[in-house]
Amino acid sequence: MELAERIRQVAREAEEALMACDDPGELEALRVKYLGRKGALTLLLREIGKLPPEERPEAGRAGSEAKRRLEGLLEEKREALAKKAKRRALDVTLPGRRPPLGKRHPLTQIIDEIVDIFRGMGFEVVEGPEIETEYHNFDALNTPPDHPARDLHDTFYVEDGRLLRTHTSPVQIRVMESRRPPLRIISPGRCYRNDTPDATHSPIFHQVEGLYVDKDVSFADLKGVIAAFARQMFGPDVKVRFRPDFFPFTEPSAEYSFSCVFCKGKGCRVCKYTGWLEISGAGMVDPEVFKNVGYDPEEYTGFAFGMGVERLAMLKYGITDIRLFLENDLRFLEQF
Ligand code: 2NM
Repeated sequence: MELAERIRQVAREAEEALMACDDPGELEALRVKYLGRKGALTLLLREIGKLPPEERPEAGRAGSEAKRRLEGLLEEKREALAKKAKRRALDVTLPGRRPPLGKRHPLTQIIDEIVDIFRGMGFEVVEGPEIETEYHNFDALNTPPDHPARDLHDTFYVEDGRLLRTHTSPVQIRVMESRRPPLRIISPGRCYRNDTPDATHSPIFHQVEGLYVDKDVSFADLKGVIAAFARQMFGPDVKVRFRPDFFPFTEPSAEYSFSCVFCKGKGCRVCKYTGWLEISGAGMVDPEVFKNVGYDPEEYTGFAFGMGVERLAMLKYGITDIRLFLENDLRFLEQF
């Protein structure tokens, strides 16, 4: 057979294979098979030079025609396959990937809940510095100079005689210093005590303290506010108990408990079979505290209370180790 005819035949064969091909890898294999350095067409084109001069023009035309055609086809096919692959990669029927959704820290959730309840009773939220003066944290609160709470073992001192507040009461001192009664405020925030961490102690913890000052505020008002809070936080059946206690800044003082939310007061391991859970302390603001902020104790009375946020969160969610709140373990945090 003439070389020109053999070229056309190989070209037809290559064209057919190209048309049937639908895979980029296979397409490249075909290119190598026909147009590569040792490809079938390449080898035939090399023969052209060896022909007698009169036969070269026809074979030459057939060769360049075949090469141009195949190269064009290859390029077209390459583009078509790439487009098809793109279409396959974008499956518009696939469900979307859900982005991970963050949440408020469980303590923040509890603080927001507590704050909402007291807002509903007309309390206003105030905040203050975490680095305090010894005066605002202790002296103004009638805490004697030799009181053990001031000890290095209980309080973190920083430079210039300042300290990390051990409760949020200094916020209330600051508000009383700058405003006149009536006053109905709560102060949520971080507090610090030099405690060795264990299941129930953390050197960093949170408090919400409340203060109500006006003419004729009574201990009965205090009991009513705490009971209303307890019912909104733990349900309508929770009972509240007050027992005598002592704090330098209140007189009289009390510790208050809620009936156990786990056994409904029947007695269980959590409440140590007493039926009661101690929450925190409260009392009538000591006249000495009022004198320190320039209020006349003959004109005004007031009640104050403390509230441990971690303790309330642990009771609400049945958490048995306070250290979990600060570890930022997602296995813990994702449960809230
Ligand atoms: C408590 C218990 C009793 C308290 C007192 C004051 C202030 F500043 F008004 F005197 N704020 N908070 C108080 C009273 C805090 O926590 C256990």
